[in-house]
Amino acid sequence: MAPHGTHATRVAIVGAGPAGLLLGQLLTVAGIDNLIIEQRSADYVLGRIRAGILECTTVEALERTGVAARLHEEGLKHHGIELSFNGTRHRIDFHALIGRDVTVYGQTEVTRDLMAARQASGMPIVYEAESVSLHEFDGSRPSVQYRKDGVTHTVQCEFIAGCDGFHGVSRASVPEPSKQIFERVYPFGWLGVLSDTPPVADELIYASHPDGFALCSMRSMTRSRYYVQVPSTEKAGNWSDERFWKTLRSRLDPEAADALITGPSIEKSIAPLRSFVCEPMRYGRLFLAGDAAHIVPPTGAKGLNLAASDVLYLADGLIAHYQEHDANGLDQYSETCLRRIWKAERFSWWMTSLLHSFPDADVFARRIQQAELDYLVGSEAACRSLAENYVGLPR
Ligand code: RFL
Ligand code: PHB
Repeated sequence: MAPHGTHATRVAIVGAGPAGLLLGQLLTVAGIDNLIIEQRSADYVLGRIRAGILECTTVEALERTGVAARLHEEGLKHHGIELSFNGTRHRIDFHALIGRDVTVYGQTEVTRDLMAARQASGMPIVYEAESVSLHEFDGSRPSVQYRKDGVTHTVQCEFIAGCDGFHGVSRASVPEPSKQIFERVYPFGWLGVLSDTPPVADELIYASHPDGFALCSMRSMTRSRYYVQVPSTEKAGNWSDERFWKTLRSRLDPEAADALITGPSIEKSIAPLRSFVCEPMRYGRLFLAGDAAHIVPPTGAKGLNLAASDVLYLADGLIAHYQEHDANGLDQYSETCLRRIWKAERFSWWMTSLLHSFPDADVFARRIQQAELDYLVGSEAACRSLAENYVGLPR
């Protein structure tokens, strides 16, 4: 007979990205047994360079799970952002407008801190799990199967949390007629470069230029993260460092272009831009969370933050279920999450439309975009609206 392992847990979590790891930690702190199953290695997960901006709610979630010490030491508090267009920069001061800030702390570091907490807790996490599959989540005895080192394992559980990102197996396991997809694919992507050079400015610069969008971000005072808009057909291999820096510089205002310090790239990749929502987010005993259920274009810096807010709702629902026999949180999970998600989808779509160069835009559309930028920087009400969305709407 082929070797077969069986395991039992309350919540099987598929995926060890920020959503899966944070959910695991929230449940562990509440004393709820859980097991995380990840198809990649820990090093591979840590090697993915992604988000950089944390909303207050995300910081609070990390505090609640006791993994915010390094974030408080090394994270950079940003009180605003700058918008650059027509050769000039305009600052949007979040702190003055709404009294709140964001924190610059890389997703890689959040993941590293959560992985360390997982290890310290002694709770199980399986890396390099192959052929992960979900079973009977529409009944009362769901399970997750995977293969590891030639052995097939079955995890019997009470709930499955599908935290396996956009290309994961969880959403794909839901039969077509039960789910509804809302999607917009943009005809461009972001080419991102990470470099050990000091950031060009103290705050992030979002630059709109007729040739395309550019973003100057950072990970620390010695490490920068820059992006330029490229057609979705572009390949990162076509971009030498020299070509990247020249393109970036050409899209910035003269002051930033002069101040830009360049250096060798330590990572270079292209991310496609997409808006995507799958409804509902619950199918019997399967709950989707994070990128498994929705994608936003990165312009609003919302993806990781939405993943964190989903799992906060899910953890609270599961805690109420186990500790108070109250099913309300789980019953309301999809509706509660989707209300917040659609607002973040709207904001991310709007920031994308405002700042990018659309290949099919006619002259009328370009004038409207210019007018919107001009209105935004001249109106305190419009700046406040951007600020409250960017720092994160209340949960
Ligand atoms: P992840 O991070 O994709 O993790 C999913 C995990 O599931 C694993 N997996 C499986 N495991 C088991 N079985 C399977 N069949 C599996 N299939 C997949 C994967 O290996 C992976 O480890 O999803 P999660 O946890 O929902 O987290 C979402 C965030 O990663 C994402 O939303 C953000 O990175 C988006 N994002 C940003 N978000 C922000 O809040 N602020 C930002 O500034 C920001 N900037 C960005 C971004 C995303 C970017 N890219 C590359 C898409 C900038 C970029 C360039
Ligand atoms: C990043 O630093 O990677 C970053 C920051 C802001 C965004 C998107 C990405 O809007």
